[in-house]
Amino acid sequence: MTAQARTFSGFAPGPVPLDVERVRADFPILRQTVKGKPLVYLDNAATTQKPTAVIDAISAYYEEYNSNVHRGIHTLSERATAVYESARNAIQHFLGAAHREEIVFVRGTTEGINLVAQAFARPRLRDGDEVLITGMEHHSDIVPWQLVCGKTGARLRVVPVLDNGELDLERYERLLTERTRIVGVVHVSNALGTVNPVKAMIALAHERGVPVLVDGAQAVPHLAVDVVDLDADFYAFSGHKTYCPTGIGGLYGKLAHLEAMEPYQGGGDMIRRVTFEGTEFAAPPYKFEAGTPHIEGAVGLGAGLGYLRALGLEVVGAHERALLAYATEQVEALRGVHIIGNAREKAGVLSFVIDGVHPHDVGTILDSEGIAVRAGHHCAQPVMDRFGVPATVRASFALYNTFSEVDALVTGIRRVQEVFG
Ligand code: C6P
Repeated sequence: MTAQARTFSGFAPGPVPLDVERVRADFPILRQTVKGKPLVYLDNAATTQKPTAVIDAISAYYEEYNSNVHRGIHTLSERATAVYESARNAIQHFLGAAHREEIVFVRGTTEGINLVAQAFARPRLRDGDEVLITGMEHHSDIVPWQLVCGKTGARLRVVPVLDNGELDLERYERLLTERTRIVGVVHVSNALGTVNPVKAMIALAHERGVPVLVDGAQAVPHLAVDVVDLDADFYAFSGHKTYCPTGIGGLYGKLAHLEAMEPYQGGGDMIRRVTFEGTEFAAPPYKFEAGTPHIEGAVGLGAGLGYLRALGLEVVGAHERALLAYATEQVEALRGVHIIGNAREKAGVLSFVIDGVHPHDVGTILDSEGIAVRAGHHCAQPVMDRFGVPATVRASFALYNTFSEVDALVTGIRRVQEVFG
């Protein structure tokens, strides 16, 4: 059944321009059955499936022009370099960055944040300084800061999360002090789905001269992001959550910051000249890209971002918002099921717990129905502690999910409740 055909209280979906059936045909993996049931893939916040555009681009790279980049003067290497560098342009346009030199290829969000923590923050932090993060960060935006705080004597401060899953913005403002040296904030929470008002948070930090890193891992698949409009100092994302390959992602950094930073790692391809006396580094972004890069990943990333851009993130986002609203209404109506995270602005994620059933058991029973969700702490243990649960069940949506799949999830939850009496 399509969204247009449905009516349900409190939510009028209106016309949904995304042709989901056509889009699903682009994702071969979705055609399979699991445990004898059609696969319902609702673990997209962990990783998204890949369209043929990405799979074919990677195959073509290996079949036609596999070669190292920036090194060869032969035809294959020139072609590989051109496609690799065009993926950088694709990220630049995807994030709205002003300069392609502001885009560093990284393995993913985790590496992007570690790069900023080690190469930007660490040399600037002193005993008594503060790093300000929020209570809904993924471990990737906690542990790197703890590591640099441990080395420098700086202190980690944390913006509390309100009961509805939004940040306490009054506390945020008060926690921004003359000791704050950097803010790290997640754009969309992977555990709660909360969309944080990062533009306003960045403006407040900048009023005090504090730079801001945004963890965009769960935002870029769902929202049109413009780093210039946000005025973010750094913005990190992972390709694999955006229909692109694993092991590749992007870090945006304002050019002035990247120019002022020392390299994170040393090796080939990040230098101008090396002698035993010393090394002159290449300009950004290359000085942060030591060694042979993940070329096939970049090739796939360029293709995947092109695919997403052709669909249009506004269109994709509208479909996903409709799915999330419908799922929220259906799940909320179930007795004994509690949604964790009820922020006014959410994207992509529905986290919940069921009375008397451990989330892992929920995940196992849903899997027996062909439904893939994540059950656990979602690498956000402080969020679980905040809400007093060891874990949640998380259904997370992508552009190829349908309203019928939400119905299958709801039927699956009812089945779990039957099994557990
Ligand atoms: N969250 C999830 O199931 P990497 O592993 O580097 O691609 O992304 C890390 C990361 C950082 N920030 C946020 C908000 C994230 O959601 C993630 C990855 C996955 O929620 C795997 S733990």
